[in-house]
Amino acid sequence: MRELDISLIGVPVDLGQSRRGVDMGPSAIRYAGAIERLKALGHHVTDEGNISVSPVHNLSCNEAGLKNLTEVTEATEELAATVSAIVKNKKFPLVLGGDHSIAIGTLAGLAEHYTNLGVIWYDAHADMNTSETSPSGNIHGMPLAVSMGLGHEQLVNVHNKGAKINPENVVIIGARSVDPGERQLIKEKGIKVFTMHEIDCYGMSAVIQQTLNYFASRQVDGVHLSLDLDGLDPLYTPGVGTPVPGGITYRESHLAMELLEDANVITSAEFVEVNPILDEYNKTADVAVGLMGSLFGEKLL
Ligand code: 6HN
Ligand code: MN
Ligand code: MN
Ligand code: MN
Repeated sequence: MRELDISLIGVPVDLGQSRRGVDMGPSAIRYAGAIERLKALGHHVTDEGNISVSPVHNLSCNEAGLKNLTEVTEATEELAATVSAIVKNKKFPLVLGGDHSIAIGTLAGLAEHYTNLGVIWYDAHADMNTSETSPSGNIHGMPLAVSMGLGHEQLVNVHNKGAKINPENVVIIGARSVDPGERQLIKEKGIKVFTMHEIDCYGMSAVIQQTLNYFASRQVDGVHLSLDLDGLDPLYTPGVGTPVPGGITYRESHLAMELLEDANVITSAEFVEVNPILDEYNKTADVAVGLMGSLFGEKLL
């Protein structure tokens, strides 16, 4: 098992979507024992506290149809600088959301240190809408497109100008709710996607193996795991703002984390969309912390 220097950052952002409460995600995940769990595995853990986030919501859309664009830009700028400093100090960034819009900042910070970063997007959604294709104006449905350089230029230019990741280095796992514009972009950009269909057909073990082979063939210089708790079935993670039935199971998710840990490839991670207000007794944060346990080396025996 790896002994890591983990820096934990909370990002209490609920501005990328319309349901309040996901800004309490970092507290819920800390309360569920994330730090103790990781320390018990022998890692060194530093809690870097939370990114400062505007409490103001401008839910009326701007002229491009985006909600809270200024506030999301500010929060992701600060997150990018923080993540970049953590990687510079040779520590492992572990980001706690917050809604998925925060990935814009995480990836912008990481991009400064990797030239060919691989990204696993574990999610019911593709999060590849642009201002033009978004059905909601919610920025949490856009971060993967933004990080590829597509979408509102203010978001695309967070921290540094332009694209932060290569579409050919992205693997989406768990997709089952994809909008028409996203479907088109997935085809156009040749994104590798394991939908629920592939997970059902081949099993999670084969899906992760194929993901690892793909990254090896792409010669990536790091792998970021962006895990949206709505990737799992809402039976296991009910505390999310955009639940989609027919999702990945608890066991499949633990298996995925264990296989990634065995392969020793993950260089940064974020756990997003935990909303304690919508949850049942912090169940979703508990699952998030359990998955962190598996990702960071917990073994049954
Ligand atoms: N998430 N595709 C929908 C939208 O509004 O763009 C839902 C996005 C959900 C985003 O869960 O991170
Ligand atoms: Mn708020
Ligand atoms: Mn997402
Ligand atoms: Mn999602």
